Amino acid sequence: MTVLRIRDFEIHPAYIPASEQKDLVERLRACLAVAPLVQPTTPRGKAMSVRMSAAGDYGWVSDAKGYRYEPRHPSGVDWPPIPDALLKIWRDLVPDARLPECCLINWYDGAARMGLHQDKDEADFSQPVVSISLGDEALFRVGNATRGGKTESIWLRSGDVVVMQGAARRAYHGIDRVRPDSSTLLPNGGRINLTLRVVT
Ligand code: MD6
Ligand code: FE
Repeated sequence: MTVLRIRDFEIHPAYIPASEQKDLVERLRACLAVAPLVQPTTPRGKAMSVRMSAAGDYGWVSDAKGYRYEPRHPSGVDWPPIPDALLKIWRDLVPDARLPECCLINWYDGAARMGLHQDKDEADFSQPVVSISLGDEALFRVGNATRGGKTESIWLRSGDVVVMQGAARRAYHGIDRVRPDSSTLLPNGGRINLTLRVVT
């Protein structure tokens, strides 16, 4: 299989076959029936444009109390287990890593974006983050270990998987925009991004 590299980001185009993407969406629907998507607010009170949920031992939440990992959904229910198909992808791509403790589920509509940020609420940066794209295409921007400097962008398509480890684990990254109606995977359109992480 082809692997693309931008800087230290490892991109596996079309890693997940179309039929498996459909199965995965069904599994995710079952997760979201237990732990529904919520629209998070930043600690400063601004609504984020993505909707979020999670699976695993921890989910990442954001509200007036700040950004953090929590062992339960805001409703009080346990996060559902991480689907086996996702654990398999993790084992295949990062066999030396610890097992993921969180699968963050982010849903982007056509207007959603994610500003440049670092994923830095985890305790151990030696562990990778694996990011899976499903549904509409999205323009992924990658930067540097500190804010500022040159950035590069690449369109991520349904079934693409990005591995962030090494220098990429600390690099700024974000989603500039989603291209509406660029995929038929999700009946109502939009994009799902899954990020598998080791939290502790
Ligand atoms: C992406 N997502 O959507 C990359 N990080 O392709 C992220 O970098 C990300 O969606 C932290 C929280 C949610 C995310
Ligand atoms: Fe991120």
